[in-house]
Amino acid sequence: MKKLALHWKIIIGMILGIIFGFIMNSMSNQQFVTDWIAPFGKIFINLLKLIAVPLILASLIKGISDLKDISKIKSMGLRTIAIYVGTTLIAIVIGLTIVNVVKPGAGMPEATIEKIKLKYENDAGVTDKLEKASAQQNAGPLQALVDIFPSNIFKAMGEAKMLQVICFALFVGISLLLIGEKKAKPMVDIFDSLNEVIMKMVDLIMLFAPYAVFALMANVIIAFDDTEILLKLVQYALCVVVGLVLMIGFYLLLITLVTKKSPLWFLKNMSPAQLLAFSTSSSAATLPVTMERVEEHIGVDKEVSGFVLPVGATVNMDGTSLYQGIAAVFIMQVIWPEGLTFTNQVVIVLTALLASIGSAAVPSAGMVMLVIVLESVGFPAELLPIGLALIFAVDRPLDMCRTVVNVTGDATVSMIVAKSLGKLHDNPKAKEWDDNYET
Ligand code: DAS
Repeated sequence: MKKLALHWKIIIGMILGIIFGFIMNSMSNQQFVTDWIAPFGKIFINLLKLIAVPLILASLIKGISDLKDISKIKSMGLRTIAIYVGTTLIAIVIGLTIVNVVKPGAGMPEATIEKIKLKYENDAGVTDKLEKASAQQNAGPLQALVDIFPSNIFKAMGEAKMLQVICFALFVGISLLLIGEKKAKPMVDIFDSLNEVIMKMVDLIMLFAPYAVFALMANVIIAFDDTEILLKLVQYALCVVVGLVLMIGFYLLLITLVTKKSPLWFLKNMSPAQLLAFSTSSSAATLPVTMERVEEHIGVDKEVSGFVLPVGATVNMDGTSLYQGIAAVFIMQVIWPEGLTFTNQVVIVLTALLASIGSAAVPSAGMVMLVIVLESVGFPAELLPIGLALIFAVDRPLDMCRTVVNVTGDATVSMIVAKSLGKLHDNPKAKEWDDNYET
């Protein structure tokens, strides 16, 4: 076990966790997992989230101050946002194409709809998402812009408001650039060593990844209690999964064409971050590992990864936008087919793009923003609870899958931006990094 590479240890932890979860289910002993196993998964996610915010601060401030030239920020920022928007639009179009060709929602038996409605319409998981969505809806049209600017950085950090932390870090980084290297050096050195310290903390946290993933997967499995409904939603779930796989294929094509790197080499080096994204369903929790893999193994310079990845984890969610396109049309196929006009589907493309930018990088955030997408095409409010109930039963495993695509998309864009700026290095440090993990 000691000599196994990290990603194999995580995969073994996942498989054992899934098996253990099914065994506990068969013994109707889910409570044991909830009380004695699941907490170790929560501790692991807490530790990753604990370092995510200081890591964003340190890497962004260090990355910006290393740029030495303000104009580079503009060019890196514009490239990053442009590629993010482009990949997200492609993801949505892939999703809409699949769901319109396969039509997983057409002809669902009334009895099934009734069964799902009875079971999930008033489930806390559904009503909670409706409440969160309406809170977002009641805000003004520019509220999202206002929310980017913090009034108190400590509050923003405490509440893990990623965009506000990024805004503050950009502000500090640019100001450090403007006061000149000599005056900025003491502060830059502090953030430089803070960055190194946090990267070492990632190494230490990752030593527990295989065990934590065991707990996370066992906890996911015990939540599956209605296989009959799950089977009725398989066609819809497969549409999402096929779309997500196609999106991964698109990233690998981009990497091959733009960076001339081997796609398999990319997947092997990113697999620990992808496996954690799958296990945690949280881009934010995975961010520290995504950054370490991209910098230490893929060879993206900190100047690029320190900006592109934190921004990506917050605003670039290609997997989520692809899922929102499919889920919105699936729900309409089942309970509001008259709304399926071409115009509405174009509106879905635009609002799914905005919704994925507005989605938080936390579990099930995509489902909250799905309400915004549905409301944008005039979906009847009284049908929303049934609509969410229809997809609720399979949302967790699909969330795990779309989070993998979100993280992979961020890593891909960071490589492309680095390549375009001449900041994609052949990376000698990977060996040293693996040795660290073996200790
Ligand atoms: N779980 C979200 C993430 O962290 C994605 C989603 O909910 O769609 O990326």
